[in-house]
Amino acid sequence: MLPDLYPTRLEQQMPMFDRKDPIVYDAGKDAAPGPLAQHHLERFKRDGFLWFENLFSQHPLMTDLMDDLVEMGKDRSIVGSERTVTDQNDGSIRSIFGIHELSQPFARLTTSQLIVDMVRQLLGSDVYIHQSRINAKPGFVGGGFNWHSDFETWHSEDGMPSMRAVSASVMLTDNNEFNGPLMLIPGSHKHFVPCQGRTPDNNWKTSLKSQSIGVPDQNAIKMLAERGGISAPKGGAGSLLLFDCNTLHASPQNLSPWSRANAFFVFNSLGNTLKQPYSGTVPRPEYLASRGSQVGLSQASQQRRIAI
Ligand code: 6CS
Ligand code: FE
Repeated sequence: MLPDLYPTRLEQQMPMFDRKDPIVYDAGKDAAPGPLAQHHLERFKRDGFLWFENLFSQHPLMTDLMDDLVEMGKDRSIVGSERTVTDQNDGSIRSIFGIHELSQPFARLTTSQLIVDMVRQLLGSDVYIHQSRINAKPGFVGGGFNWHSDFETWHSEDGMPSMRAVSASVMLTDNNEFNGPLMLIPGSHKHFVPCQGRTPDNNWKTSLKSQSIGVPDQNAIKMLAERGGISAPKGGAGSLLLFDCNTLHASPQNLSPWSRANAFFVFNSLGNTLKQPYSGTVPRPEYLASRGSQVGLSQASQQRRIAI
């Protein structure tokens, strides 16, 4: 087994240390130029995320996405499935995982020419979908998410070796300062913050409702936030956020009357496919961490690519 470059989930608290992987990967001299300009690449290296406000807001697919989300919320086979996480307080839908396998409009987003080309440019390789989900926050009751690094979980519980994955989040509703927008700490992706505490078996059965294991030490969060600040991108439905797998993020509960829903697609490099979970736990279900269909998007879907 490859050495564990990012030991975490130990009994004792370990200090943070510098990232050991590139942030933007070199695709090689023969690689086709991607849609991101040099200033995008520099900003992604600096901040760990890129925000494209209202990029797809006028695209007809946005209506299809929201219509499908409403239909899925009525579909008992989806609402009752284990890939759907409900809120621990009021039972409303908090997340639906593997959304691209349930919905054609969402599947179309995973083969978006623009998004896939952006991500391939950042990761310097072909990519596949590691995970997809909807995170929903109904008005007044939508729950929050503690500070965390997605990579810390995907490394520990899914066996993702290195930091070579990017999440693409398409806002399905307006994200404003009141309805629980995602908050990110610019620059936090440059450090790995080990989390204290062994991973319980089947941790995902509770962590997706409320994460207590894999939450970084508050001193580390405070130090990184004082260094880089906190950014909460705001914009209309159709805005696009690309963020590095290791950028610390969180989101508050939604006390506003306006619901907030975002779709997430996690693109992993074909050079970073999953090994055995580094925390020694049993691999999580396929809809949380894809192990089977690791066929590059640019190979498998070239002909199916859509111009969004
Ligand atoms: O465990 C996971 O894969 C999920 N948990 C969080 C808090 N963010 C990423 C992902 O959806
Ligand atoms: Fe997350």
